[in-house]
Amino acid sequence: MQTDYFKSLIEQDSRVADIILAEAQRQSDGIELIPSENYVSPAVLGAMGSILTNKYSEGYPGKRYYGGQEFIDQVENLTIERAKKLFNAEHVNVQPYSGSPANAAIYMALLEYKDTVMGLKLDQGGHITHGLPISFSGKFFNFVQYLVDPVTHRLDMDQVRKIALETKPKMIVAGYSAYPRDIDWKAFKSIADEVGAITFADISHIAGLIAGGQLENPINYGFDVVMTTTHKTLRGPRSAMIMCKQKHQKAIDRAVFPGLQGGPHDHTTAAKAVAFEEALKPEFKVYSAQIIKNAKTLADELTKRGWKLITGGTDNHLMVADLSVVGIKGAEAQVALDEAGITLNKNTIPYDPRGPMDPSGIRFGTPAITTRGMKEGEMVKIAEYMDEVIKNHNKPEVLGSVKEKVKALCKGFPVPGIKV
Ligand code: DSN
Repeated sequence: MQTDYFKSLIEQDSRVADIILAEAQRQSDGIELIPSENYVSPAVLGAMGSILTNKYSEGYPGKRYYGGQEFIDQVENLTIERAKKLFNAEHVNVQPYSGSPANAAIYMALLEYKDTVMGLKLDQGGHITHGLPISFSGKFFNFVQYLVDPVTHRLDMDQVRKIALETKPKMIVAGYSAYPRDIDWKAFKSIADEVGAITFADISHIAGLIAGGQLENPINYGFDVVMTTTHKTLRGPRSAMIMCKQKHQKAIDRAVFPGLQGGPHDHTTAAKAVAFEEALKPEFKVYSAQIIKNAKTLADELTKRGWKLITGGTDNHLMVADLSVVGIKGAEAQVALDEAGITLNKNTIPYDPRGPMDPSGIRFGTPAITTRGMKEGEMVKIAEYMDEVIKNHNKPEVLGSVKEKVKALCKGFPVPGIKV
């Protein structure tokens, strides 16, 4: 916000500048619990807001279609090198614009139209691109959806194996958007090997926890292809990358460009390089360990207050709460919490009798508040505030008083990159 670029924006276009400043104030004053959001460092912002956005660079380092690539090649190679080191990857494509296009590229590279693929159903924690019938994934491929156990709400690897043996998928997708427990990569790989399927891990949510050494890395279990978005727990710019075994390099690269995308966003590539270097530092391990400690504390504190968390808690950065037990719907809860300065999202719970626009639950997590420096003590307060809001969701005076407490708490924990 303090850069010359931003000063120019204020001078030239105050309407846009004012909106950005208002959003900065909102980010500063509120508790951000959307588990896929985070705050990037000023250095990442610097790269994102740089003149690299001026360049076109279709192709790959050393093999571009336009001239003037000597610096762009350097930045892309550096990003690849850092990503390889961070995740122990054989090959990395850092050009995908974001998670959905990256997943589209993976399917395009490794599958044929209407091939059978296994993915976790959306309302159970999967992602739109893991086979939702109205997404390209469900339209162009024959997705068979596996489910979590109806009682424990945990993945049931016997059921995954049974479906795999019955349907003989060409690919099995593991890695989720709303699953609070560890994933058994080894079991997935062994089931896939048994039926001759390609293994694909979508680690978008947990990449920062893997990079920080807190969760297991599917690459170390021999997964063929691993995609991650680079924001979320990994705390880089809004983007994605694909990591794969050397044998898939050609297919993956050709699917990203020219298969699906045009010129890569070089300013974003540079910002990924900056974020990966941050993630290679020892401090990142501390941050990622704290995300999990915070999530476990928040889960315990809410459980003590009578909340029902799906699977009873968390092993990672996120939780899903079933609010039907307290008689409030997910959408109402999201609105009430928003009014109290706490942001999260309404979410389906496994086997939800309600629809995705008005589901029975909420999803929340700790990456962003951990980046602000909040620890276990603050989690106790946040649980208290959330509980107060949910139990008084139709009392504006309570929501107003929690908002004041939230603001006071946030004052002690500045957001990186924001000086309001
Ligand atoms: N929208 C992301 C999330 O919130 O999990 C997934 O794409």
